[in-house]
Amino acid sequence: MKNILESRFLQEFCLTADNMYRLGWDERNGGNISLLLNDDEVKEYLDPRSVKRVIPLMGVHAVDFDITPLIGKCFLVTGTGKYFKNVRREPEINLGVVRVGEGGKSLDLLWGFEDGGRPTSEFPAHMMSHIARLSVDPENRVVMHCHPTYTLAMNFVHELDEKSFTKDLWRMCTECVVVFPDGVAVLPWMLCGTTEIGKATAEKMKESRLVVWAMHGIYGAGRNLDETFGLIETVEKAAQIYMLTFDKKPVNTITDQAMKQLADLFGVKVKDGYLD
Ligand code: 2HA
Ligand code: ZN
Repeated sequence: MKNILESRFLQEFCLTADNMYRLGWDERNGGNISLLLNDDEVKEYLDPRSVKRVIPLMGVHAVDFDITPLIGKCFLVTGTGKYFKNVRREPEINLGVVRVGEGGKSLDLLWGFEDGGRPTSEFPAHMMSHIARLSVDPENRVVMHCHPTYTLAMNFVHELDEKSFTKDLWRMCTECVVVFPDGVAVLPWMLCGTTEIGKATAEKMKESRLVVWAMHGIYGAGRNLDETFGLIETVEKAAQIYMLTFDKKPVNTITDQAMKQLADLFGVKVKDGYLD
């Protein structure tokens, strides 16, 4: 059995958490990431029969969502109450590999959470989003949540209508419309850690890989860590430019016509009804 600490997926995960921390997106215990692992990847590093602990899945009820598509699947996930700052230094405490147990009521811990920890309290919301993304993109593997500074700042000064929010982000850098042509969905302020916000996020995720939680942060989803990180990074860059310019009487903009040309050039499908 190979050493999981040397696996590409764990190293990438630690680097990603480190970068997110350094960019100021994950203060204290803010943020969480889950990465769907493929079975062959797991078997190289972990014995699937060696369950360290069984963790009850609290707050997951069949009436809220059908977890069946994820039964038997393994995730590398950040721990509840853990700090992104510490992930790279002590991955075996701050991260865990969990498999969704038979019946979908518990998780089998295969590795990590060595101090008795458990996955992020947002894990049910992550699972709902994984199911939603997998239904539209079977290659989706990552769900990521964080609190990027300028994206949050923009929530306080911009209306929370998702079309105008998306378009103002698209207008901030030429490549935005190409990076997230599916736009940024926006949820109003809602209580985090609840089934309601999990369901609402997952519903939005069917159409858009990015969902802003107003005055809280953002959820992103993608096929790998780089793609997902890059989506949030691009939104955050655009939000920064917005915050630097919106109250300074800007005199130039990127037109809808220009964005259409970009979409054509890069062959991306822009969200219906967003460009005139
Ligand atoms: O995990 O960011 O929204 C801490 C959070 C919850
Ligand atoms: Zn949060």
